[in-house]
Amino acid sequence: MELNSIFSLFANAKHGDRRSLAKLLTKIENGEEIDIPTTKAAWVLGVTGPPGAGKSTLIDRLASYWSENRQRVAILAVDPSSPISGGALLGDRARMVHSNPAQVFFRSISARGNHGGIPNGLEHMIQTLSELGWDRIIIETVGVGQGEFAVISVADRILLVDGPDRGDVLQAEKAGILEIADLIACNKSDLPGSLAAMKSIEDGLSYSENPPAVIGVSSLTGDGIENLIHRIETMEPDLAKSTARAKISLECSMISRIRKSPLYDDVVNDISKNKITSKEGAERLEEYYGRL
Ligand SMILES: Nc1nc2c(ncn2[C@@H]2O[C@H](COP(=O)(O)OP(=O)(O)OP(=O)(O)O)[C@@H](O)[C@H]2O)c(=O)[nH]1
Ligand SMILES: [Mg+2]
Repeated sequence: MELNSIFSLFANAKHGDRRSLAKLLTKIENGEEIDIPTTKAAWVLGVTGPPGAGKSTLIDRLASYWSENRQRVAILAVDPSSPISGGALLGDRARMVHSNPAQVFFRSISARGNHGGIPNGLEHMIQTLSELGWDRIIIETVGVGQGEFAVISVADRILLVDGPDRGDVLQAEKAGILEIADLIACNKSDLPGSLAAMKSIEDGLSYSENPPAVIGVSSLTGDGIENLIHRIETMEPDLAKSTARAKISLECSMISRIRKSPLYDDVVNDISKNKITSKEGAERLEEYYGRL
């Protein structure tokens, strides 16, 4: 049997071999279809928020709590700018100080070249990790724009992290993140100004129809973390939010598919030269996909 066959990688990964797991995920990321059983629904938490809000520090706290409670935690950090994947973002590794490494797996994934959609194979990776016995899968992504949405819309629980020195929640509102976020962690509650930040976030949510709960935490001191975990674990599925997430992931997948089309550049060119209307351009692409 070939050593690196999908079958043997899967079997070894199931027995805890991290190198096999990493190789398996690389194959998936490179577009290989692997036929894995689907016996259970993955448990996935998406964590997003502006740069430096404390997402990685907070994730370390969550991972540490779950790993102490005999849960195995896989963290997928989606880096929108890095062309390198498979390795680890040094900073993020360095922040994993509380978690028990035996129970935690970390992997960074490049979002480059995915044409604004969901990174290659992300959903497949999640399912594989779940089948291999990773009980908690956390996706970290930076930012509060449309692109980050596409990434975390594959999660069924979404946590937005903000803090006193940031206050980007209004930008998140504009981008529509609040519609899909289940919870907002207002991090760095140990810093002065944190109460004012909570208030400004809550004020920003006052017009929202289905506002997420805002919870003050300090990932540095651990304050409020158990409360946050309790909220994450007891979260009721919210149909409106899961519908909003499904729409985003579908639309992003469509956009990415369109951009990958071999006709894309020609159609854009023809529209820009007024040779065809954008409606005709869309029809041309549709026709192309209809023939596939
Ligand atoms: N005072 C204080 N500092 C914190 C807290 N949480 C994180 N930090 C600090 O904030 C900085 C950024 O933390 P990260 O966890 O790297 O933030 P991030 O959101 O993952 O950052 P990116 O991945 O670069 O977007 C670090 O210096 C942390 O030590 C907190 O609760 N209180
Ligand atoms: Mg980070």
